[in-house]
Amino acid sequence: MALVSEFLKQLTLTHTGGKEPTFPTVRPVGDFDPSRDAVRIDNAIKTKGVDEQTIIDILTRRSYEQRSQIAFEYEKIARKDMATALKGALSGSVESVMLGLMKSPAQYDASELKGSMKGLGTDEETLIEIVCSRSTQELAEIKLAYRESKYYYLMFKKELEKDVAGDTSGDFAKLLMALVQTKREEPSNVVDYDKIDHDARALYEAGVKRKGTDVVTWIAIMSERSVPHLQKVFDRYKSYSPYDIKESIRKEVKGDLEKSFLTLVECFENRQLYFASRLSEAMKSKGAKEKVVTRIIVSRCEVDLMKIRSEFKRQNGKSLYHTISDHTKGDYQKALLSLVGGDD
Ligand SMILES: [Ca+2]
Repeated sequence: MALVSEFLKQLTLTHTGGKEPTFPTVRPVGDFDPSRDAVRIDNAIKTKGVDEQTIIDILTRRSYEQRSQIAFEYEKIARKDMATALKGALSGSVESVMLGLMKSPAQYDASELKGSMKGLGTDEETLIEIVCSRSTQELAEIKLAYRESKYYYLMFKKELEKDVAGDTSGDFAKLLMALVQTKREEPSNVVDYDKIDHDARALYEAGVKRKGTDVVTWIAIMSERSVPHLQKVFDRYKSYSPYDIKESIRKEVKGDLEKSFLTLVECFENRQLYFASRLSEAMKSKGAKEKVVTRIIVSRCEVDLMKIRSEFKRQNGKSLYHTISDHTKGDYQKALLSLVGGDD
């Protein structure tokens, strides 16, 4: 009986989505010995001039779980925190990559969000990228990490909602707040055609059909409906509106609100293609917007970077590996390429 109920539970999980399948480029290494790795890292840090290559080779080819075990062993040997030691030994962009890898994906996103709202001014671009592209489950984990985040010398015990509300305003704030509240419905295996039609018409009547825009209605639908449902809504939407949903967003709203709605729709359609576009945008001119490249590679390498790689190649005709080689250099480049995992 126990087996049967376990089987049914599994079946339900599969059907209602459960956890999304992953397409990582970084996987746990076999034949793993955390104390051997810890000794090698300790030696690399102590080497005159620092042996960056060894640090990169180890940390970019272990899973987060394994890196945590190495850090635990390291602390026993070196009697200090490994992230702090890495911070002292490394510098620049390669330091950001390595310190990012020492955090869990949720902790990393939480610290990036924290950084985007720190001090005067707000980095809306980062805020939009993270809040509008993460799944409900990822957002829920980020909220927990945000509350509990404690690293190095600083410790913040703050609520993500409070900080977002304090750093943004107007309809943009309303949208981000709605997303952070993670009220999105789970995907259902029953397709509700009436609801699809109702939502499609509601989006049209709240936007293109009327003078001005009823943003509250747009926010409710985009933040509360499941992704598969919304994909069908946007398809149905075309039978009401002369413009598709993206064109409608561009016509109806502006600025950060426009960018947020567009990011949401792009991620509902194809999240990995969205990240591929962000990467190619960040490496368009000479050099690279390193913060964006680092964030996407570090945050997605154990989630869906393999799929982002194929979308990137399909979109640009040139591989992500090749593009990173052309736009970065030194240890930073070595670290990124190792996380990307190979050429396509
Ligand atoms: Ca309108």
